[in-house]
Amino acid sequence: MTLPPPGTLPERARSLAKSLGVDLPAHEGGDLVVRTPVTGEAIARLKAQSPADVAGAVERAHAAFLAWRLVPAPRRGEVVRAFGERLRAHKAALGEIVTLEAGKIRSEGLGEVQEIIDICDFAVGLSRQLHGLTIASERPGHRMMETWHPLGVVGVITAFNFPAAVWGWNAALAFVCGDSVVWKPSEKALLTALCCHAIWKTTLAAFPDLPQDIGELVIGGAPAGEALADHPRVPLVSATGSTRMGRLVAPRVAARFGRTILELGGNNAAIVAPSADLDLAVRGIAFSAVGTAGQRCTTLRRLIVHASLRDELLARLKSAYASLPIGSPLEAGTLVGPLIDGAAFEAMQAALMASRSQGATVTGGARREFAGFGEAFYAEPAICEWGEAGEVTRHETFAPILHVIPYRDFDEAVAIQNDVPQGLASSIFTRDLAEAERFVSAAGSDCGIANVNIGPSGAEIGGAFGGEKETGGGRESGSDSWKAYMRRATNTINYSGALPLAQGVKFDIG
Ligand code: UN1
Repeated sequence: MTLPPPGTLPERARSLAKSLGVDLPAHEGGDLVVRTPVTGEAIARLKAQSPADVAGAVERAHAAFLAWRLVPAPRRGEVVRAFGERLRAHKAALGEIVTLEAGKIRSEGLGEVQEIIDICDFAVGLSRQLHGLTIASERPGHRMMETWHPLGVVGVITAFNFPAAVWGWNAALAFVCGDSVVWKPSEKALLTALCCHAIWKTTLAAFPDLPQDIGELVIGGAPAGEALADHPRVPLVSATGSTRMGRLVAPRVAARFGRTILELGGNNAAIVAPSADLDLAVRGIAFSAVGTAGQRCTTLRRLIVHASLRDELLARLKSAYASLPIGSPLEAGTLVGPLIDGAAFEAMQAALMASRSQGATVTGGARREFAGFGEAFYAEPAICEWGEAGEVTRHETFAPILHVIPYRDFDEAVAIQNDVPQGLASSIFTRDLAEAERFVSAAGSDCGIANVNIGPSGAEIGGAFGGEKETGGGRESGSDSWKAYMRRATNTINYSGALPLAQGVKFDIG
């Protein structure tokens, strides 16, 4: 497999961005380097915005919010529907940008755009369903109800690995909820952010009577993120990324009693039980462990396999791994694209070295080099075979490393699964109904996502997405996640003409 000749991809990325409405030269002249991991080449060098610029964006978004919150929710939904339509029209171009900037294979680049289209559809429906409860009052002639109101400016901080979809989850819900959004994308995925933002702005421009600053983009590193976390006009910060990032952001927001939705590190496992359909399990494991080159929050990192199956499953996995097409994600047939950068490759090598020194047998993990492209980092997915899980398996390494750990009885498998600091996604492959039910029960997986007969990755937008423990506890996307983007008011309405007090309290002023 070869890579496209030097110069081709930067030119392609620039022309795609232009076709999507991005004025790249207006952002250039700084030191934030936009790269494609496909060849490692630089595409552009963008200017970072200052904390004062971030404050300006928040103020604009706040002013827009004051008008936007009064627009009827179904009308807000119309804008989100138009956005979804525009994304459908530009799906191929935006999907290719994701491929070029995040290194995802084509179907995953397109899938990422589809994920925003899906959440737009979901949010449009939601725009007519932001309903609260009516509650029986203990007082005669009184009624109690709950009203959900728009919250304000939502700060959205996203990671490189889902450079469009995670913003989409947050933005589509926030917009129908009547909030405005200030988005700080990863410095490693600025081009995708500029393209999404341009598509959003063009959509909104077709509604000239509506406030135009409800979706703002700020480009910058940690200082920009900190400015967003600290700003008193940002009642909610939704942050996706490493646990390290969450530890920096969360206390800052909490210090001013702001709210957070945190979606941080995962260390996701699959249990393979004796009754599992092994053909299905091998396919599910391969997608979850090596898809997106191991760079999903939901990537399968630990395989907890019944000792009786271990040798057979390992043999089948190794043979599947041996024939994995690794290379340019632009080529049809490729399944494993590049790591995001050299630092990711080094982190992978360090984790493999630690695995060896802690007693694992390691297969794979070598670099695949392409002559003339020293800055492109492709790696063979690795398998680490353990007798008993070593310390390194407790950490998330954002690379295709699968730790294989044997178990003997079901309780032990669940205990291994839960014995890590993170709690995002988990799964079990079994045809034993009782085992499946125990896995999803209160005494089973402690994760935010617990699946049966599919891997831990690749969730649909309809469910609430997020996890427990060091994953941060936030929920985004489907189900009733929208409630986090609104404020709840409890209203007691007295139509009795008298003033009875609750709990039988007497307070007669004569
Ligand atoms: C992430 O990696 O931050 O469930 C999000 C999945 C995707 C979303 C991943 N739908 O794998």
